[in-house]
Amino acid sequence: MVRSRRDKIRMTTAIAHPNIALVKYWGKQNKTLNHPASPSVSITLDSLTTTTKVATSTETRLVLNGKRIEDLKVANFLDLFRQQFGLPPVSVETDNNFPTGAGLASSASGFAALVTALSEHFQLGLNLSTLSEWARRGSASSARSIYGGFVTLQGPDWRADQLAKESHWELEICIIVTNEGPKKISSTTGMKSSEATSPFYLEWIKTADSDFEIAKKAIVERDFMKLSEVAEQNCLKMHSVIHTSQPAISYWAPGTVSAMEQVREIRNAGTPAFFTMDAGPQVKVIYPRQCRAIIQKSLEELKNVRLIWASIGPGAHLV
Ligand code: 2P0
Repeated sequence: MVRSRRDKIRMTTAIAHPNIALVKYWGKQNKTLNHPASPSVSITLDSLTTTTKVATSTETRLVLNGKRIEDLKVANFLDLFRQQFGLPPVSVETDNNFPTGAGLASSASGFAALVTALSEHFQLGLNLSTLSEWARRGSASSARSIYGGFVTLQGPDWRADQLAKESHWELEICIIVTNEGPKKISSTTGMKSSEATSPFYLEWIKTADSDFEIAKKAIVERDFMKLSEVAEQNCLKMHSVIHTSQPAISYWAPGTVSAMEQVREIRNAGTPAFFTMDAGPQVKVIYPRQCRAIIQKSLEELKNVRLIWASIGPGAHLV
């Protein structure tokens, strides 16, 4: 491939947002291609951003939030991507405006921003579906962050698709940050352990298709009650699988349980809201936009937490 001098000094910047799965992925059926064992559906968030700059370089260089890092997962991914397209080494600078590696899907936004920037930088012209394929190979949940709005990830090709645009349904999200620190067990490691040791893993996979279909229908029909029921139960099922891995794993903190209780109280008092948690201690509360004032008043009663507010946001894009 012939590259111009401009390529060498030019920097390309992309932004991507993390996504939250309402029916989740936990377990892989193909580790080489990073194919999930079950389908998932997510919402992309607007106010949380990963900004990634790539430039052609003499060696692979990774900088995360201003610090030079070594990251095997990203380095291996870059080797694979460069080999596929015959590309030179790249320098990658990434900044997250939210806690990294803390269960807020920074790897989802990270790989989505990275592939978007790489495709543009080297003028590869990859379409969204191909970008989603590459993002998934970096981190499966990342396939979904290529798209905005409500997004599905299912077989047989395991490329994400947009189920509905951001404007389809005015839902909002409050993230209750109970612990800013990075998680001790990565999702990849946790999943592997759950697959091999949790007595509930097969049951989890068996009910995944039905949860996925119910959630999709609830989103299309804007049925908040239905979505609330299936999403909350799906989250608790995933955490039951995680908790019953051997040795046992828990991504929760004491504040996680208090936050879940607060959401149940909000709901018992008549305001529609549900929670979900990922591989980290933060609790994400989803509610219809018109309920924001009540939700805010109630969640602000929680002690020792930080609240991050978001709406449903767009897919990965260039700056
Ligand atoms: C999800 N999570 O569907 C689930 C829910 C966390 C809990 O996908 O091994 O970082 O890189 O594919 O995508 C987090 O796992 O894992 C995740 P890999 P990933 O959002």
